[in-house]
Amino acid sequence: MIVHSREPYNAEPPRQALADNTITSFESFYSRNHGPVPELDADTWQLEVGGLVERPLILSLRELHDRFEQCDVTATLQCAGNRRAGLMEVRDIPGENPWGPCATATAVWSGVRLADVLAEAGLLPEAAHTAFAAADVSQAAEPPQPFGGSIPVAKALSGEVLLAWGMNGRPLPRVHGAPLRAVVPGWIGARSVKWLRQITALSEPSANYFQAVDYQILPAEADPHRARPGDGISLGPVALNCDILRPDGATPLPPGPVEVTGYAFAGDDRIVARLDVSVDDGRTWIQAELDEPQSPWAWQHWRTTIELSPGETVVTARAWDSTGALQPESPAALWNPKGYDNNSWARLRLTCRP
Ligand SMILES: Nc1nc2c(c(=O)[nH]1)N[C@H]1C(S)=C(S)[C@@H](COP(=O)(O)O)O[C@H]1N2
Ligand SMILES: [Mo]
Repeated sequence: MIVHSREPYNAEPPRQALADNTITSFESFYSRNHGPVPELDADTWQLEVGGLVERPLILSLRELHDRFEQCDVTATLQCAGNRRAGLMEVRDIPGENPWGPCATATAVWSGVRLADVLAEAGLLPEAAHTAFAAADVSQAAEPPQPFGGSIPVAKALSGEVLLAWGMNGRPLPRVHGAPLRAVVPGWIGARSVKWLRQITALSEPSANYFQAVDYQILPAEADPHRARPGDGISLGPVALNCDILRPDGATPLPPGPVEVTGYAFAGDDRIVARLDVSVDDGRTWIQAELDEPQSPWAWQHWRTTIELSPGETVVTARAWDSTGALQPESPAALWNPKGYDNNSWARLRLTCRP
């Protein structure tokens, strides 16, 4: 893994580790933490469901297992800071990790539907958002507080949002949120709150630092240390994105045909409809072979073959989604003070030696 920080632990795999596998193994799954990873005892752990509900609930893991229908969802998690390194090349972003293109991964998550738990609690008509609060306390928040976030009720009641205890057929690993995490498919990773403790129905979005202040697209000249709720655009659905996974650009390649592969992800209820590759800086494009989505909530891998001749070649990849939208061309146009949502065209320089 490429470790950006040890405490809190933040790491992503090298590109090659994500190539070929549409389901990501635990060993290659990025880790994004805002505080120390808590150790929770699954036997005594309880989930509180409250706020604007008719019947507040307190549920053990066993009760969640026994009282609700179990379900599996294949979903990609993508950090809003994925590909931030590309924005840092445009202009410095002090105090943030320089994530490459691998702060994203896909798993089969098992658990129960948030919608079913909310139905049991009975949402009151005024409930417009559901907030998640976790057990880990982040010193990065002002003031220090447990990690949290919220999603609108419409998303919370969609069948794809899970309270998950399983990942790829095994118990959820501690670093990924055991005993229980939210999985909000198609939304930025930050909304998939790990080490879940409380779910609260609210009339407004959560006032938690990571919902109200952090994870906003601030205006370019704003000071992120002075950001207040509403100063920026609060992030929800993932922006259409793609990157190249192999080759990784690290080692020179021989002349001749080389297969280029990567991922593309459209977020929320869109899918990737086309993936173009250029080796002449976007003057001409070839269409890559694009996988059908394995689920509406998962990335799609793609591949094509290009011809290398001695010298340097910049490979550019760009995705179109099912609404006809195209990724933006340049990271300069997207630069923002916290370095979120870099979804500009993917570019990788390859060196070819005879
Ligand atoms: N409790 C808690 N949940 C959290 C976080 C966190 O720091 N604490 N990080 C979030 C962010 S920003 C992302 S991108 C995903 C990362 O999930 P992973 O570490 O399982 O890959 O978890 C989210 N959930
Ligand atoms: Mo994230």
